[in-house]
Amino acid sequence: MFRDEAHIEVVAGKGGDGAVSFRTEKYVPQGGPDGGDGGRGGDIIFVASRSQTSLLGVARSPRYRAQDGRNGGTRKCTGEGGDSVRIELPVGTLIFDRARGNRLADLVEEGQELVVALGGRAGKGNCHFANSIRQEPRVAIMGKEGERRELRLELKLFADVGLVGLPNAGKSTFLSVVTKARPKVADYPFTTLDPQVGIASLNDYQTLVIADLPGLVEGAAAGVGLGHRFLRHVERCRALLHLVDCSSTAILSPKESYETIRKELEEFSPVLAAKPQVLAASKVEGPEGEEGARELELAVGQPVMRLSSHTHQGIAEVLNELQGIVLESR
Ligand SMILES: Nc1nc2c(ncn2[C@@H]2O[C@H](COP(=O)(O)OP(=O)(O)OP(=O)(O)O)[C@@H](O)[C@H]2O)c(=O)[nH]1
Ligand SMILES: [Mg+2]
Repeated sequence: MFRDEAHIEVVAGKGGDGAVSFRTEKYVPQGGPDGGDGGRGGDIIFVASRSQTSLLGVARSPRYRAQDGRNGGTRKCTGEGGDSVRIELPVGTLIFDRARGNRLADLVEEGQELVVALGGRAGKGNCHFANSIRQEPRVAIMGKEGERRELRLELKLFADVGLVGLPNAGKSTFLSVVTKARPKVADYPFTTLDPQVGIASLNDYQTLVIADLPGLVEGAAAGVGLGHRFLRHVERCRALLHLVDCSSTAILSPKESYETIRKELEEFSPVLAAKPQVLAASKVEGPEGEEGARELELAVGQPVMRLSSHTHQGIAEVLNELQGIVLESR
């Protein structure tokens, strides 16, 4: 299951009240005020994490409350602060205020944190209010309520590379070969219904975050198939890998297949169409595949890369090419 939208309510903790109390000691009949301050209420904090890939979790439990601060005590004891609640969200989550409709933040980087609801300020104990006139103050300040917010979360995947192509082009198979992700693969169109993200390790310290998306069909930009809902995820990828099935079992000819996808990308948004992309002939194994790849080259008027996720031929070259583009755009 995948969710790219969720409505949630967050309530930060209330600040603890300040205490009213007076020192009581033997032989000191009139002890001064010693009521301590309360503790601050806990915050609600969003944390962007690559380990989260969907808003399903928060959509299922949409209410969060942080702990209240404790009240102040006698002998100037300060109440303990309330525990904050940290909520992990996928990188690429946009946060909107539901009431005002404005965007509050965009979680774009791993580890990025945002305090979305601030814990209430702590109240002050009566120990602060003594003066020469008022030596026995019976006043203390109450803690403030924590912030409460109704939010709308929207996920737009923030991957380095978005996989595009017709249904059955071999996108999920490619993802499963280059990353640890295990998307469903099958020989029928629309196997992938939900975007999936995988991380390809290129060498010791470099990685590429790759998003596998449902196949696009003619009319996707206008809402046909599953495409439209998912094209917005491609919008924020740095580069596209466009796979064209060049085997003899392909649904369309390489030329038609290529043109269909280009048209949909252009119709959806010029920004998308202008993204740097790598075009690769997929399922190129025997002479048939090679023939298909040549047909594709002829259609686009330039050389195209070839790959097979079954024999792994051409995979490293394609990843290299993608890495070059992504590094340039960072
Ligand atoms: N011969 C060959 N078959 C492949 C290759 N890659 C994928 N396939 C097959 O092509 C079919 C479709 O593969 P998927 O990876 O599910 O294709 P997809 O593009 O993710 O399809 P959708 O999710 O429906 O858009 C499966 O039967 C795969 O086994 C390849 O490199 N060579
Ligand atoms: Mg798939």
